[in-house]
Amino acid sequence: MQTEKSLDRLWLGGHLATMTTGAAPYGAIRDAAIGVRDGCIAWIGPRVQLPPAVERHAKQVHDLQGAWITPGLIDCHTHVVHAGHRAAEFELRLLGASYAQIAQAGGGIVSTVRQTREASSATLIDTALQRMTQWCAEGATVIEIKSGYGLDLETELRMLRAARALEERAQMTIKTTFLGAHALPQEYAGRADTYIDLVVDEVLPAVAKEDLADAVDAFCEGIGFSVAQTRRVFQAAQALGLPVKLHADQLSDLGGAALAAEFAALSADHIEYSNEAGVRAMAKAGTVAVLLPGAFYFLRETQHPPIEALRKYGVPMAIATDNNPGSSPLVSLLLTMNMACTLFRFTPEEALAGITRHAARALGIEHSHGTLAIGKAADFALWRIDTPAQLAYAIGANPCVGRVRAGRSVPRMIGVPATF
Ligand code: DI6
Ligand code: FE
Repeated sequence: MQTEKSLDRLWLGGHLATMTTGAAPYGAIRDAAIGVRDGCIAWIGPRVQLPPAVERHAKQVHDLQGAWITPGLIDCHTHVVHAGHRAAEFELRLLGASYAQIAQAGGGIVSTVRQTREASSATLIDTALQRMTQWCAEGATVIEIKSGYGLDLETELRMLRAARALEERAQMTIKTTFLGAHALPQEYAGRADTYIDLVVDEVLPAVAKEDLADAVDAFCEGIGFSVAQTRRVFQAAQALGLPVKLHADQLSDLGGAALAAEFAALSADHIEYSNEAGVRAMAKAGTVAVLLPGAFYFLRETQHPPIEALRKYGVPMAIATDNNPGSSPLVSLLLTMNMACTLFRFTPEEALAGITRHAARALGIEHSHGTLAIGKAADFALWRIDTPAQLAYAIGANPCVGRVRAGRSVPRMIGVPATF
């Protein structure tokens, strides 16, 4: 008994990749029906089991014509709000310049910080929105957005407010993350501990007071912040009741995975250099691994994340774009899936779970998002494909034909009305 009141919308004549576990691969239901009421999934199952009365009373019925429905895609790690780009730096690197030479010439992360501080809030919103058209075109309904290119009180707050403003403009659910401990701003050169004082004593409390962040992140790395400094940020976040996540062990093994687990982090991200003990600790703490093949690819890294250990200990593996101007100017979740398969040897099913079920968990929204099931948000992507493996297989193709958020069809091109 799934429904008594009439459905707002019902889709028939297609297939579902529910991404729930324990059933067929992809949680697939062929020749299925899915119905929504009040923004949530109210009926789901094989078409033959749909009571005729339910179909008759549905306010709208859509014929999928053989299309597939997956959960709306979720990008659980981005820095999509930032000003400018670093294409010139990319060009210089290909002409032989080193990272240090580029940094000395005023490039690198500090150039993005400079441009972000100078940009108006309207520019931050507009440029992010332009990039986010690609996520919408590929059926994404949830995106996480980090601060971390302001590195001062005013600009960190402006970045997070801009991220929140994008929810309405892009018709996507936005989860914001405060990443004040992303890099050391130039004016604090040689005084990293003093900068962490600013982050924990002033910026984070102001962020929390305005309720601007859903989580707190840090870049724990030789070129970022130490374990001790990261711990201070995490303690401050916990005192404010905010969950944490971590840029961990991307370029070296600082024990970031274990540190994240110690604080029951939602996720430990990158983790190329994490050791087995760290993976075990993540499994015990329920911390999700967020793997970022775009950064691995763009930086031409060679150290693979410990995929076998993650599988062995049953750590959920999410994947994400890490969209940022320095290490991953990647705007496609579909390409991220392909990269996870080709570079990290994910199966196509693991890749799709990585941007649905596990991505939801990395954001702490697994109760409402990430799978197609009764009571969950009616967030869907609709695809003109024969089998879900095509989503990871194709390189640069986009078979998305529809995007549904909370039961309503929403645009795939920002500013252009939904047609399907
Ligand atoms: N890890 C990275 O690779 C980037 N940030 C981070 O935490 C680099 C960001 C940039 O270069 O702008
Ligand atoms: Fe990142």
